[in-house]
Amino acid sequence: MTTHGPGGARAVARCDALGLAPYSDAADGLYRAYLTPAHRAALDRTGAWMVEAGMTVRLDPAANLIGRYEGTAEAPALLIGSHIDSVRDAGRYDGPLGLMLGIECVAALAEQGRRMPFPIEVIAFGDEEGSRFPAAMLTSRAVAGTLPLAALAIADAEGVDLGDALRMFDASHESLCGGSGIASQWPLGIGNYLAAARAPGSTLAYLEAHIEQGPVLEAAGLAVGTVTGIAAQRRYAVVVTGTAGHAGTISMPLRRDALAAAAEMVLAAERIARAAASDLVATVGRLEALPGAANVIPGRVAFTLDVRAGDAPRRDAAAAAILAEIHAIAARRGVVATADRVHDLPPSPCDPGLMDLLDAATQAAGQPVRRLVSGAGHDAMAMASLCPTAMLFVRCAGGVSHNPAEAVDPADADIALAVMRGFIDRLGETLA
Ligand code: HGY
Ligand code: MN
Ligand code: MN
Repeated sequence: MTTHGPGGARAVARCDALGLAPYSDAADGLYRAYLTPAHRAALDRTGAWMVEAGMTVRLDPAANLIGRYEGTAEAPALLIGSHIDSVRDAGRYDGPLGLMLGIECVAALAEQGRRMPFPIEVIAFGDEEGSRFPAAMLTSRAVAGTLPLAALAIADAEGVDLGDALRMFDASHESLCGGSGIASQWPLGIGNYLAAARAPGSTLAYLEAHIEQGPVLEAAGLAVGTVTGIAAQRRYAVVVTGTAGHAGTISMPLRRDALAAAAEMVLAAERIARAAASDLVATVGRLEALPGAANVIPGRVAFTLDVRAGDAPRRDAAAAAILAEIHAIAARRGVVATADRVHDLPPSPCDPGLMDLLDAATQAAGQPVRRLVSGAGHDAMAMASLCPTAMLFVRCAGGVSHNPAEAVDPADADIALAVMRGFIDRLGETLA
């Protein structure tokens, strides 16, 4: 039987506390993007919770916040993490719940005066969602050592490049916190960014708890599940260029309407993914038409295309079919379409031995064992290049996520905490 303590409820309450200004960049609702004032404020608050739990705290060169709890020996660390950034109009638990549960794991050990035979580090990754820059998982890829230097040559929609964003974030330490918050030990900038990489062999394992963001656990009446792996994902930035013109004077056959072409492209992506009748999914989640006026034929449209599947060959074949269709539609309509690949991650299996440890800890917490696959992406995908990874899913109401209605039962968070603590104990036993 599980005994419920205050840890799960506190983790949920802390996610809730980060759901509003100053921890959101939006006036109403939650939007916390990488290297913004809200990111800075959330890191300072989370850093204070880490210190309270008994950790020493630092920022790495990619602006990841890391709390460290020493072990009984100098040994590769167990990393427990998730992301602090969010999508636009986000829920409060996608990302922060895994962080807050990691902090609770350490707080429980510290309260008992216990140390493991390995250090534990809790890491708040800064850019999992790719909400600001045309890339995703920048900071976990930097830690895993898989981020190429060329990937840093990016700018946000306002034209602020990553280097300037890092410098402004660094400067905001003084302006927003008066120096009282967590400062980086290095000047943040492109030059230092890749120094966030950890040496191969330096990390024992990576554990991430995350809301399921889907309906499987709820339908099965289960609080938690062991993730077996994460689907392959790829994103494109598509630009369609036609000719802007007067909406009243240019007859229909003479138009090169970028938005009408893009609309056909969106439907083609949906049709191709539906025809697969599998776990293959394709999404156009953002579309912007310019110049954006009721009386002007759109001359330029930019949209995102996100394609995922359990394995890379099927994802790649679907992406190629969608791109071919995009170009065919463009040619037929006399517009030009370009598609830049901005994100590409292979499927990421979780470590079988660590899955067994999670299953055993789940059983010991009095919960039925369930394994499930993740269609959503996670920093664990990037971390799998560095070390063995494990993920624990936590039931969320209605499977709803990327939506302000996201909800987690504190009792489920407490079960997740018990499982994570059991996992840490068992990991210690395997090293004894
Ligand atoms: O897009 C994803 O799968 C994740 O939520 N970032
Ligand atoms: Mn997430
Ligand atoms: Mn997300």
